[in-house]
Amino acid sequence: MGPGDVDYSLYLVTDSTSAILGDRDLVEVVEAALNGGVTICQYRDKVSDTATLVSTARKLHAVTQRYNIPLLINDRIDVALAIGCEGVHIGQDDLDLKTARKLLGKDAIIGVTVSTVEEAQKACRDGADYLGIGTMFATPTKTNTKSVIGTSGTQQILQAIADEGKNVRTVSIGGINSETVQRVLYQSAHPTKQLDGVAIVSAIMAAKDPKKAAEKLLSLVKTPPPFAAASLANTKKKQDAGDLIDQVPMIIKAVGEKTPLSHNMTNMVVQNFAANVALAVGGSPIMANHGEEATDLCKFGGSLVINIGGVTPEGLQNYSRALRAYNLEGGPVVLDPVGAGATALRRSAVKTLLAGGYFDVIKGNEGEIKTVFGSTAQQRGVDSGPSTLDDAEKAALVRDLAARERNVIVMTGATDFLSDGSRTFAISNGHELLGRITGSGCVLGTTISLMLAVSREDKLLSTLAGLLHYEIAAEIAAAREDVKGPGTFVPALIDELYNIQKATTAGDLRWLEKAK
Ligand code: 3NM
Ligand code: MG
Repeated sequence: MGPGDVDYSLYLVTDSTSAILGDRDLVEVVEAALNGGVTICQYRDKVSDTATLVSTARKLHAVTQRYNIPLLINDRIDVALAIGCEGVHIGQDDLDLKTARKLLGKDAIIGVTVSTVEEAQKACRDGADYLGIGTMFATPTKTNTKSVIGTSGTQQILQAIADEGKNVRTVSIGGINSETVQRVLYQSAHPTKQLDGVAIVSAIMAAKDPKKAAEKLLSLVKTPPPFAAASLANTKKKQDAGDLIDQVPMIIKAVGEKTPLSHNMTNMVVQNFAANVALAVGGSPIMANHGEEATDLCKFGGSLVINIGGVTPEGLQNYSRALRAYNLEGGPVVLDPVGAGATALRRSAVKTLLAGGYFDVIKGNEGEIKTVFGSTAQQRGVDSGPSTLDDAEKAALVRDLAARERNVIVMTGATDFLSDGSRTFAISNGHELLGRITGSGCVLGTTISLMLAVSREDKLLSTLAGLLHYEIAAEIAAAREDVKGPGTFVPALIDELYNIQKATTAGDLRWLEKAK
C-alpha cells in the first residue's frame, strides 16, 4: 500500500494512560477498534520507555498487518524504523519533516500536526502525506494544545492549502466523538477542499465497546448530518430573487397547514410577543427555557430559537443542551445573538454556542453579526448602534459568515441582508416603527423558525419567506389609519401577520407585490 491510497476516514490514535485505557490491554482495544472499521492507526505513547515502545509497537504492527491497515508511530522515528511500520506522525516540536523523510524514505507515510495556515503550507511544501489539523475542540486528552481552532479555523486551513496541497490528505483532531463528527466534517468543508477523515482518541479508546464505537463513528463519517441532507439537492435551488419570491407563498401556506412547533428559549421581555407572533403566522409556540425539555420537544418536528437576550451561565448550559438535542434529532435551530458584543458573558456565550452545535440560521443586527464573525468591536446595549459598514460591506459580511458556517445569515437593518454563502439578497421592506418597539428582531427569529420547520430544502428560501411575511406585515400595519405610534403598532402588526397568513392560504398574493 503506497501513501497515496491510504483511507483516512477513521483514524485511531492510541493512548496509554490509565485515564483512557483503564486496566485494559492496549493491543486488545486496538484490535477491537480495527474490527469495528478503523482505517488507519497511530501508536501514541508519551509515557513508556523505549524498550516498551518497541515491543508494544511490534505487537500492534502484527495486528494492523492482519487487517491490512497502516500503523504510524507518534513522534518516534527510531521506533518506526526499528519495527518497519508504515510511517510516523510528527508534531511541530518534533524532528522536522525533511529529516524524517530522509530517514524513512519516500514510501513512508508521514503526517504532521498543524494548527495554523502557515504551518499547514510549510508541511505541504515539505512533502507531508497528510495533515492532522487541530485542535478542533478543547479536549482533556491533550491539554497542552496550542490553540482550539474549531470548524472555522479548520476551514481556513483547508482553503489555504487547496492549491499547493492538492494531494495532501487531511484529518481533524481534538474532542471529536459521535455527537460532533458529522458537523466537524460538514462545517469545516470548503468548496475547494474537504477533510478526508477524523482522528480520534478517547471516543474509541475509552469506549466500553471500542468495536461498536468504531462502527458507529465510521457510519457517521460516511453519512451527512441531518441538517445537511436537504441542502445536498442544490440543483433544485432557485438562483434568482424573483424565482425565489414565487416560492414564498408555498412556504407560508405550509406553516398554516402544518402548525409546526416553534420552541423558543428566549428572554422575558419578548416571551409573550413571540408567542403571539408564532400563533399569528400559523405556528404553535412553546416558551421553554430548560434544556432538559428540549430532549422531548425536539421530537415534535418543530424548530428551536435560541435567543441569548437573557443569558446567564446556567442558561447557557440549557441552550447548549437544547442545541445538541435538536442537532441530533435533525430539527432546525435559529440563533438570535442579542447584544452579542455588549458583555463578556454574551461574547463567550456566542463562542460556546458556535462551537457546540449547528445553527441553520443566525439572525442579528449589524453589531451582532459582526461579533459573531469575530469582531471585537464593543457594542453598547442591545440596539445596533451606529453603522460602520456600507451596503456592499454588509453583503460581503453575511456572505462570508454564511460560507464559513455553512448556513444562512440574516443581518437586519433599514435594509436586511441575507445569504447562504452563494446567494446574497438585500430586502428593503419593513418600517421605521419596528425600531420603536421591543423585541421586533427577536420575533422575526420566531417567524423564520416556523418557515424552516416546514421546509429546510432551501434554507435561504424559508428564511426569505419569514423575512417578507414579517417585514411586509409591518409595512401594512404602519400604514393603517388606526396606528398612531409604537403602542398601536404592536397589535396591528400581529393582526397583519395573521392577515397575510390567511390571504396566502386563500391564494390572495397581493401583499407579496410589495416585496422589494
Ligand atoms: N493531538 P480526543 S488533540 C493527540 O490538536 C491529539 O494536535 C491533538 O483526543 C492536536 O479524541 C489530541 O480524545 C487528542 O479528544 C485528541
Ligand atoms: Mg509529538
